Amino acid sequence: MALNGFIDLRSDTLTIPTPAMREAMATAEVGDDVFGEDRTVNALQELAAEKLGHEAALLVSSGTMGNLTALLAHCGRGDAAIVGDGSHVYTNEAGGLAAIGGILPYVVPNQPDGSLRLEDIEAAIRPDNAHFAPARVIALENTHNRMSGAYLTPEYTRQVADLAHARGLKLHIDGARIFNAAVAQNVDVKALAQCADSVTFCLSKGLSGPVGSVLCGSKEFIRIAHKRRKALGGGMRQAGVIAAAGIVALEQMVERLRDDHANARILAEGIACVEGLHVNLAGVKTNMVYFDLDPALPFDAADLCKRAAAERVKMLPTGPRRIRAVTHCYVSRDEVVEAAQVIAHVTHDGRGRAADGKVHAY
Ligand code: TLP
Repeated sequence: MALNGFIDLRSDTLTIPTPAMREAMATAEVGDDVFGEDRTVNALQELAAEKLGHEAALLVSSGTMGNLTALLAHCGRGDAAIVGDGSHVYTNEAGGLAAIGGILPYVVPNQPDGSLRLEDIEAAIRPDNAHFAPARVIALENTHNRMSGAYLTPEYTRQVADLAHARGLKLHIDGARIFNAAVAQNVDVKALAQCADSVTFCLSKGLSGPVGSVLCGSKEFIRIAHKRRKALGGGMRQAGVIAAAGIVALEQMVERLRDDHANARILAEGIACVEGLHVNLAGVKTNMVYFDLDPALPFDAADLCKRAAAERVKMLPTGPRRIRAVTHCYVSRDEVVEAAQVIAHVTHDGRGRAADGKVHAY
């Protein structure tokens, strides 16, 4: 199960195509997608639209391109988008919305459950006045990466959609991991996606596809998004090769996400037992575990990750004293148990002795 010999928990983006995907890719029927003639791309787009309860869909190269394409389709230059302060689109997409779209982010605090408070959204919608950039879209993220993979519920999503529509705005969902959100709540993904005006989801995260995301919306929205994607250089020609893997991802890899969630819990419970490491167990809802190093530990997150990597376990430092571990289909139950043991070992080793060999009390 290991990836290149490692228990690699840095991200679910590290997953590689499954044997079934490679087989589908090798035999995929392809054509020029810029001419709309790649049957495998068309089949993936139809399947994705149908699953999410939208009229149409568009294959894009990445989650980042999906979000940017959507925002460019919803907004013109000088318009605003309401985004969470911890959202991927605001914090981790190289400022594309501003740099490429000329879109002003109106930033609202993300709550620990990944939501934006309705009153905060309301307050961010400025009155129609020559001074203000008009907000055109609200962007939610489900699951929420920085908020420990927390999921948004169908009820909450509907409330935001209703608020957006009552105020003449659109709702976009960065659903990079929306299938994790659906599986974790035992709901049809439509219940989380259908009420939005646009939704992206990633094939290349927990679903294990090699490349690609899909943007869903109405036929008219996708017609405009298609032009924006072209402007971004996203016309991918014989993209059926990757779409073929995407179809396998949607057909075979969704239900098993439950295993990743169960493994994340086992990992979190193991980490919670390690003195000096703090994890909010109640916050572990899907496939992500974030944990913090006690200030008294005489090393930081990057050091701890280095020590763990030397013992075959890779994790991502996401702050000076914060670490993220993500489960996926290339990490088994036994391997998360092993990972928790390694984390305990490298933490305890450092507790008495720092890398310089000196004894530190904490
Ligand atoms: N997230 C990556 C990193 O960029 C942090 C990861 O390892 O988790 N939306 C969300 C919520 C995401 O987590 C990501 C990727 C994206 C969008 C962007 O997707 P890609 O990487 O395909 O552009």
